[in-house]
Amino acid sequence: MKQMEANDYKGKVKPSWCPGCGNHAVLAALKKAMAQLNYQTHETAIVSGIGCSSRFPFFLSTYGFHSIHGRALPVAIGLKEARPEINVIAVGGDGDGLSIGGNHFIHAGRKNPNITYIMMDNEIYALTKGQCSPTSRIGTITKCNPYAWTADRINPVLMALSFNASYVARGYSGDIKQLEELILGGLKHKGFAFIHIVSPCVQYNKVSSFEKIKEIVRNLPSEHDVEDKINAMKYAFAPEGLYTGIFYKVERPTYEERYKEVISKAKELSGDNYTIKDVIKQFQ
Ligand SMILES: Cc1ncc(C[n+]2csc(CCOP(=O)(O)OP(=O)(O)O)c2C)c(N)n1
Ligand SMILES: [Mg+2]
Repeated sequence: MKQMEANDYKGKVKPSWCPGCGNHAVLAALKKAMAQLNYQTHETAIVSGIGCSSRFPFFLSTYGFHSIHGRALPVAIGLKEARPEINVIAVGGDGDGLSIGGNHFIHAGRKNPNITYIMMDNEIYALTKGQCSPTSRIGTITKCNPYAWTADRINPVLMALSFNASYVARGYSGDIKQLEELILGGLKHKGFAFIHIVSPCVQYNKVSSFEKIKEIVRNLPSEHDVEDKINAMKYAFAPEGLYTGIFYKVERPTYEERYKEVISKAKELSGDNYTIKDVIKQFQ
């Protein structure tokens, strides 16, 4: 088996993101993390929704699926169920994962499939040229909200903790080294690993620029106990700054494991030769 290096994951398509976009850092960090685990390209699939951030699969040499808006998670979970030996990574933006795909995010966390989900949060819909998203700040002005945006923000880390995601981390595109560690932790984790990455948009979001995010970013204290969910929630909610690091990490049975149990139980009760035809017969 070839020992992979970060450059081996370079796709045929050159990243089309704007110069200075935070997503370049996420791509670089993911490549490094995959190389550390020696992920082979034919055994790895990146699944995305729609958005600038969701263009990710084009820029990698692994398998990829650029699906439809908000649907990266169900596609990724389905793939993992069908081919559990494949490393499955879902990626997308704040609009993709919190607006149209918000429901899938909740239910993915509850089920705990053994996949990693990277959300690149630029607090805006960038691909469609800058409308407000569920993480836009009150007062944000866009062409659609020429006076001000008025809705409160969703806190994706708090949200993931509330529905029991088993690995919850936050990074920031201005710190590639930390991103690599957080992604590596997510890839190694057995279960649903959610990595929220604050990834500024240089074109459409002047409110949350690199400079402004840099001022509020701070590392979680080293003594933070990653199994202490209440404390994790306090840090996620902290008004004094934007904490980065691993908020929460616990082991619990994965969707695949639970599903396997159900299958063997069904076989035990119905016999090995019980087929879908036998099920249909019951209703004829
Ligand atoms: C069903 C559907 N609704 C709306 C759209 C239009 N649309 C494309 S991308 C997008 C939002 C992208 O925002 P985000 O997921 O945050 O990605 P970003 O471009 O900011 O990385 C929207 C609303 C679509 N493609 N499909
Ligand atoms: Mg966005």
